[in-house]
Amino acid sequence: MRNILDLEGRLVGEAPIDIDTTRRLYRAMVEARAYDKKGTTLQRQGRLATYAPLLGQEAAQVGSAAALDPNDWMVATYRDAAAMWMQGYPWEVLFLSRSGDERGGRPPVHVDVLPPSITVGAHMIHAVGIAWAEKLLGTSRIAITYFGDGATSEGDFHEAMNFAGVFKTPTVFLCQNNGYAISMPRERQTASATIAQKADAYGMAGEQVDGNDLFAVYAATKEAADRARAGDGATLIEAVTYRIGPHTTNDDPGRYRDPEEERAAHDRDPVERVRRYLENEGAWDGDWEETVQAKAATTIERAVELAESLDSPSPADIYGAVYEEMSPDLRRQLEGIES
Ligand SMILES: Cc1ncc(C[n+]2csc(CCOP(=O)(O)OP(=O)(O)O)c2C)c(N)n1
Repeated sequence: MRNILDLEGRLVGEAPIDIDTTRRLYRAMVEARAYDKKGTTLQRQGRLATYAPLLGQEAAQVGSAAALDPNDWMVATYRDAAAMWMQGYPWEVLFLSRSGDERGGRPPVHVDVLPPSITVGAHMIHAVGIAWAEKLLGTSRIAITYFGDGATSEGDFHEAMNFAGVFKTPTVFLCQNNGYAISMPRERQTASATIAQKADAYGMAGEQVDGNDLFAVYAATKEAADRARAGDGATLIEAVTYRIGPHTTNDDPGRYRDPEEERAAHDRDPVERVRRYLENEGAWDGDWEETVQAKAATTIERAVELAESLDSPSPADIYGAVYEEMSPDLRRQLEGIES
């Protein structure tokens, strides 16, 4: 398993990015954590539908997204807000998507990030199709797709991996193995020793990395993206991380997880690891931390205000969001509601 930063924030390999970039990505992880905390709070207050926390997965998401070009495609899930935000999907639109508002599926037009997929696994096929299209068009754009360990048991995973392998599509498969698919532990999900090794069977590169190590995730994703752009095909990255929170705000992991396991996960906190690295390098102090935390809190509060300041969607907005042109059946339903 690739590892560059140890638990104490000491380098055990070569840092792939400089200190300024590391400080920027540290801020991004702090902001993602502020968003995540707010998501759970808003759900508890009845202001969001369900919320799927990403707590503990900040390095896997921020580190991988940071290795992309700004116009690369991203196709991700309900738990990947930090990665999507890194690629341009605004926090307020992410909040809207979690409140069941169709406008949460519409980022600004220049952002080539698909709306978060709730259907486990199906979106990987979209990422492969998009990447194939870019290859046929002769561009250098690639597509990254994020999914969990549970999604690798879906038939869609096989179809996406197989097609990507045969057609050498410029796709990066970023599996966040966070230990669980709701209550199903990784060991019950697949008899493979690792998820990364499944890449072998599809004739593509595969690698397991410490998903709580910002540097390892960044380096592996950068190599995979370069490989895809060079025409050398897809890569499967297994980022080994841990879902510190519940599956969603509707879940109680106390019913299926050992509290000791949860406690141990905090020692592997991905954000704290980078903070220690920066401190070791003389690039962190308490004053800066206060500024970073305050800025993150203000940004997230502003995003909530923006999301909640919109007028409620009309029935026409909801029905109109499904297809480019409304089907006769949907039109009839809408007319029924409006009459
Ligand atoms: C096709 C499909 N089957 C079942 C579900 C219900 N479901 C939602 S999340 C989830 C677990 C997914 O686990 P994993 O892929 O490991 O991702 P994680 O939630 O851990 O990020 C399931 C079974 C679904 N949304 N879609």
